[in-house]
Amino acid sequence: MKKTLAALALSAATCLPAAWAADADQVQVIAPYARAVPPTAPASAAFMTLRNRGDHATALIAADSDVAEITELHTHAHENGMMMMRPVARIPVPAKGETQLKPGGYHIMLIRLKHPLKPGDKVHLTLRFADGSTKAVTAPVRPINGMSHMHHGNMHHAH
Ligand SMILES: [Cu+2]
Repeated sequence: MKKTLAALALSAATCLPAAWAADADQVQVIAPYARAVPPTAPASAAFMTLRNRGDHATALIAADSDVAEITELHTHAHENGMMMMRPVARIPVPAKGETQLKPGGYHIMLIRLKHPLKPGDKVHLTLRFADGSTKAVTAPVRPINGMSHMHHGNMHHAH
């Protein structure tokens, strides 16, 4: 019993310097996935829910992936009556709250794919948060039908 207590005290002591928790440790990544695309597609996107368990707000400020030459943070916004994608510098995640990255909203854009993304593939992402801490995420590739419909609609409107 005494030994157990001593061990507990020791592990608590070694944890002390981490009393200030990194954003990457406070943010839980829920159900990440990447969109399957045909071999001719130059780009795809990854989605997930970012849940912040901490009591200070943070933001996703950058992402990297092993499947694309360029990885950007994007959102969708109405511009001149059209739904357009545009890059954002950060995707905010409120304290004790969550932000959804989903088709039609915030997403991680995977540009200039090195190979096609087929269902069953895995995309390895590195997320960087406001304090500079990083988190590695593995996102399985899934087909998404709704998003391609929306993009078709965009194209018709754009021409
Ligand atoms: Cu995009």
